[in-house]
Amino acid sequence: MTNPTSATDLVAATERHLLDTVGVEPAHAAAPEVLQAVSQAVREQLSQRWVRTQAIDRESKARRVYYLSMEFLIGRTFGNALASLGLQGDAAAAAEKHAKTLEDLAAGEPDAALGNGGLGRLAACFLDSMATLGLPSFGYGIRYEYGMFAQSIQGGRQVEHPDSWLENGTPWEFPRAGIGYPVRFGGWVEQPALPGGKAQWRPAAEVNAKAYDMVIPGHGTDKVSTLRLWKAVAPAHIDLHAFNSGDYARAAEVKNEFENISWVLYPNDSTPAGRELRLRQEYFFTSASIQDILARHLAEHPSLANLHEKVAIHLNDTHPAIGVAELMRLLVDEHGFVWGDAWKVTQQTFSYTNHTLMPEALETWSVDLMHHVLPRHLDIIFRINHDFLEFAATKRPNDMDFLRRLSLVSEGGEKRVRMANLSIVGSHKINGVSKLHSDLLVETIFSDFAHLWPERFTNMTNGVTPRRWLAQANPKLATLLDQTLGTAWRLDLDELGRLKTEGDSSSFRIAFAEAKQANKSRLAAMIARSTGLKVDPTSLFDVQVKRIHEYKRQLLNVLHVVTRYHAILDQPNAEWQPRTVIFAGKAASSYFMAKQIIRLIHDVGAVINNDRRVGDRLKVVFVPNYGVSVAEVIMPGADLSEQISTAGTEASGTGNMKLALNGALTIGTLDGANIEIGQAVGDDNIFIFGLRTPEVEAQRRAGYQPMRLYEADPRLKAVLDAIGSGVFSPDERDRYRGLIDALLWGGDHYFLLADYDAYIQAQARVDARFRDRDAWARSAIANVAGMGPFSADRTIGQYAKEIWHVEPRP
Ligand code: 26V
Repeated sequence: MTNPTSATDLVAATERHLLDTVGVEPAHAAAPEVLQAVSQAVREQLSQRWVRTQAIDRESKARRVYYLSMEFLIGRTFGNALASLGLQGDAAAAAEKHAKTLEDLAAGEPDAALGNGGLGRLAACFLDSMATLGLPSFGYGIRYEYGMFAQSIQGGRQVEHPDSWLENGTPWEFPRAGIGYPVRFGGWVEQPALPGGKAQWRPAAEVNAKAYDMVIPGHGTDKVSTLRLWKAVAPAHIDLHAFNSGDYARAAEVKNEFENISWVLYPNDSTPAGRELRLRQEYFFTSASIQDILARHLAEHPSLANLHEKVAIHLNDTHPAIGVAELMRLLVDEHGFVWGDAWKVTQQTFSYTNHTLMPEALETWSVDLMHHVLPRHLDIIFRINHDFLEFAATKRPNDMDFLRRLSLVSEGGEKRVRMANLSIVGSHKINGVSKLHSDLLVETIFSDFAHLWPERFTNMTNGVTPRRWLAQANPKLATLLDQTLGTAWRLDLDELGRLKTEGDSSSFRIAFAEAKQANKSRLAAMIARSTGLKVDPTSLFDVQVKRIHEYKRQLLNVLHVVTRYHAILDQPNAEWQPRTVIFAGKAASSYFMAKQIIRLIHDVGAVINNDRRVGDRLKVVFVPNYGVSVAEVIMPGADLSEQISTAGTEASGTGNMKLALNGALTIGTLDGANIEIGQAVGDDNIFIFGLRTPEVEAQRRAGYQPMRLYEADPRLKAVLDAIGSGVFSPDERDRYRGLIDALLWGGDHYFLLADYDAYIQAQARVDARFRDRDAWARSAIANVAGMGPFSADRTIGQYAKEIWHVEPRP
């Protein structure tokens, strides 16, 4: 077996793979072929690590954690695998032999974009930390054939394109031919003839879940974690039937009805897609994962009675919540458990993270649909609900409203199953993703549950992996940190705290500023490539990158841009700090307002960028196709991080952490993790503005009147009038009437007007600080220095200790 351990070995393995695996003459290999061959050589080492790790866990019968998530936003694997295996130098030598650089090769890898945004990227950061901390762990999800859509901009408008990331295959997956499970749907339930008898589910259809593994290497360890993704495959008899009947077209159609389950990621966030296919996806991957977990357990233990002692299953939001009913079904219907014992095991096994407070984003499924797709599970949910409400009634006798709010099934109108309620009842721990968010969960949407079980609710503030978001994305700063602090920060981000005193060293400040400048030039080059716009890399890079959503208030940012535009025209001779305002993000394909915001950014940019009176003092750019790889270029090049959601709406944010880690200063509201970031970096090194959560609530209750603010502030009036009357859309003057009316007449749901003045003032403070380059550098360094707590290693260490009770391998 080849086991490349030196540069010559990796070079040799690459040459061998060019010939044997890729099938090209090595002397004529192009970059994509060299990438393929080096990746194959690296894959061999991952494979060996995987086999060794599994053997250790099997022999020690390790307690394991299973992270169930509909989404994993992995991005590229090549650079990350090289770094974790310590093969960067060797791979560079292998590339060099073909007159290529590692950057040339890496750029050819498509992102694995199996997620929408924050929730999916968090899952990917968590895998990296679980592997690095040496936790016996698996991620489980869906092997979508098509990931997050690719975004292009045509005439200022978002256009969506399918993301066929598997078109040329991927070297990073290991199809597990022997591992598959049947997942059944529909049909009916035969109720037991006698009380205490067994119900029998008679499903109408069955699909196979086939396992594909991605090996997640740890850093500074030879242990790995596994991401097991399921592909839906029609059962063999479908093919056989097609073969015998000769009606191939019809047979293909039937086959597709099975296999479409794993075709495409739902490109939505925050608004539930009440579609049957989505429910099938959720059940498909959850059932396959739990069957796999039980099979692994039974290979090491005589029965499932001790499952909860050996297995922790985590629900990443409610998307896998049907797993609570599925584990009950498997234990009771297939493994002979009595109900009460099964419930104890189930409830001790699961834990659940909530990622959003937005009521419209809480998943519910109509009872009718669930009856049609998962009739046995619906029965089980009714029984869980019955037992639960009986218990709850003992706590507050005669309080019917209390019970109605707690119920797993909402009544009044169409009956619906509330997946968050199912997750809470079925879990021993429930957490939010920042201090504020976890407090708000207990005070608002889950307050009734918190009264019943205060001990179940806890906080796990999010974190990000410093390997991808600093070491890999920002080699310039990483090198400087290595020289200043040594290399230990990669595995212990608290080491960055030692930078605090470096802010006082002028040579360090200069080196730090040089790294930032180089990263801004790299970003400017990327902007030129992707938009054709030339921006000044010495201007202030003001960055807002995230999904486009009304609550995130990209529109408030635009209001500032137009305010500044007006002010420049008004006072052309004032000293204006040149700024480049950079946006990136995707809008859900069906979200009209979000798409309008993208178009407005382009329309405003077209006017301002071409107004000779403005010159270089203000530019507006929209970087298309935001995703992990685009973020890896944007984060290091940012000066200012826009985190301006309405207080109480952004559960945590993780882009805020990535930007601060790369030395950007935050302008933000007291929302999500911004609050904790502010505490970590110090009030002087962050620009906080706007209403706090309770103030927003108070104004809502008192009757918020945005029109008053419009009437009272001539600047604001001028901005809204300009947008609303078509100054930026002269070819269609009413284009943004709806957007403006939603603010003035539609109640301004996210309080843009209420925070406008405070935001403009905060932006003026930003300009003043930036003009003092030394002061800015000190603040930027203080931001990096304060980011220790926002490592995903800290977060995962906390989950492992306080929720999962899993320990690192010795
Ligand atoms: C909902 C739905 C509804 C059905 C269609 C597909 C889909 C996909 C995702 C979601 C929920 C999205 C929730 C989410 O991404 N929350 C974000 O989670 C981050 C990690 O905890 C956090 O930093 C962000 O603040 C939060 O918005």
